[in-house]
Amino acid sequence: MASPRELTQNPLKKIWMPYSNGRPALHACQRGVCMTNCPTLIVMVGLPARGKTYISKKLTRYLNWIGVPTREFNVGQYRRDMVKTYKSFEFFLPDNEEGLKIRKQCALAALRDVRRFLSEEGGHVAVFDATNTTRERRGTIFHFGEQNGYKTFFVESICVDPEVIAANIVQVKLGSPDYVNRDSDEATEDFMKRIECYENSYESLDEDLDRDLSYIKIMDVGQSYVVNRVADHIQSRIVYYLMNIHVTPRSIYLCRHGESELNLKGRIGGDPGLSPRGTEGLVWNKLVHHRLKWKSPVRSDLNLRKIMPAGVENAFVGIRSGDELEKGDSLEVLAGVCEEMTYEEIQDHYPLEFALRDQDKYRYRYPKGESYEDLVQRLEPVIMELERQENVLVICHQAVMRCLLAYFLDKAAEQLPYLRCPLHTVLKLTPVAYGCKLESIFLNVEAVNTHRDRPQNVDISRPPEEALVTVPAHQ
Ligand code: BKE
Ligand code: F6P
Repeated sequence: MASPRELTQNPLKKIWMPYSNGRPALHACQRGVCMTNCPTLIVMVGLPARGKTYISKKLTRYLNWIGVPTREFNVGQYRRDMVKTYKSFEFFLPDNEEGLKIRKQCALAALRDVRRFLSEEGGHVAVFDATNTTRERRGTIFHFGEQNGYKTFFVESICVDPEVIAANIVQVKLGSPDYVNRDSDEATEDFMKRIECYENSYESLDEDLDRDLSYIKIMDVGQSYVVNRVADHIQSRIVYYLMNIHVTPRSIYLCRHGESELNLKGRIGGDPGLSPRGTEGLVWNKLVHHRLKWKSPVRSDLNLRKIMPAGVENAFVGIRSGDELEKGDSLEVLAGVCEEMTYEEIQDHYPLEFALRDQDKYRYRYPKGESYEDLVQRLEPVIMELERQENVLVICHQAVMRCLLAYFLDKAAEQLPYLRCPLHTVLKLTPVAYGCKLESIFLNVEAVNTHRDRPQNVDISRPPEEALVTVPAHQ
């Protein structure tokens, strides 16, 4: 038996960890960004139609993508579950005893679920999405956080532009379950009255009265900010993220490079040239021979301009181009000792590795290479830049495209490495309501399939033929 001081390498992630009772000890903090053991409670603050739910959902999606287990708790949803049919704004009047009682119950039910998530289910961040417009209510929630050992961070959205508020009502409120089958003028009027119910008692976060609290106040959809007492790493990441997002309508276009010589041979990685089909008719060859560094915007590049969808201002190219790029700039998952092999050769030379990858494709790290989990960390600055952009095209490799797509479509780590990103196909993402609309545009030039599904049998003792079930011909 190994001595307690000895280390053993985790075969999946290739990290060295101490033995404990003859078995590898579990790492205290294995996932993503965890620099503290203390969970975070984010509390939204603001009048109705100030984008609180938008911010909650978007922030939750981002934090989950970077590996921080996060969930949002929308008190409005608890209310809709409790009171099946919404009648009118009168429910929200400050002197409606029945309404107040129900709303309080809903807030408490949501906090109970917050506690279960953060204290029992391994959650790191909970986003408490309600108006929380009085100092008294915020005090109650802060106290709840303190009692449970959470750090509380307030996010307030203040917005006075009537056009922004009207747009919010049209985009999200009229489609809400509260207003199904209602005339839209009538619904808008009701919603404006609902906002009024909160206006008299609204107390904004105050630089003096709330000086001890951790918060960000966002003014007019990000025109300006007040940031107070950022208490740790995760709070600073949240502030950074919130300072980079915008709401200007736009589309993000993702596509892979043209079909390559190695794609034809079923070999992974490498730095190949294009196949005839990869070059055919398209301007793809120009893209690959363009030796552009990842993240360099090519606004003024004429060759690229020709293939950019109408209205796209900017393109980013992330194609591996030999020694020119540092490891950190290579824009595909690094397959380490498996670079330029076919899946058959990997099964042949490293059957154990191949099975481990099938067992947990997201966390599996190639020997001397990377995992999808690593790649997501490397792509975080790319996502941040894409958040800042308007209409933008990204040309990249398969694994990178899967990571970026998973962010926009809120896909879990388990599904991410299996997302379908065929060659010669542009995926167009357009933010709508609280998510993204996806359109797939085939560029009309056939290409090989590089997608490999997860086999039924992922056991390390499986026979080779069960590891190499043939890929479907159609992508
Ligand atoms: C598509 N939104 O549905 C949306 N609305 O300050 C719903 N006032 C809500 C929004 C955008 C789209 C987002 C913000 C905001 C808003 C009204 C607002 C917002 C606020 C602060 C930072 C970033 C966005
Ligand atoms: O086959 C093309 C490719 O981009 C390889 O370079 C890369 O290793 C692979 O796809 C990633 O896909 P998967 O994770 O499914 O092996």
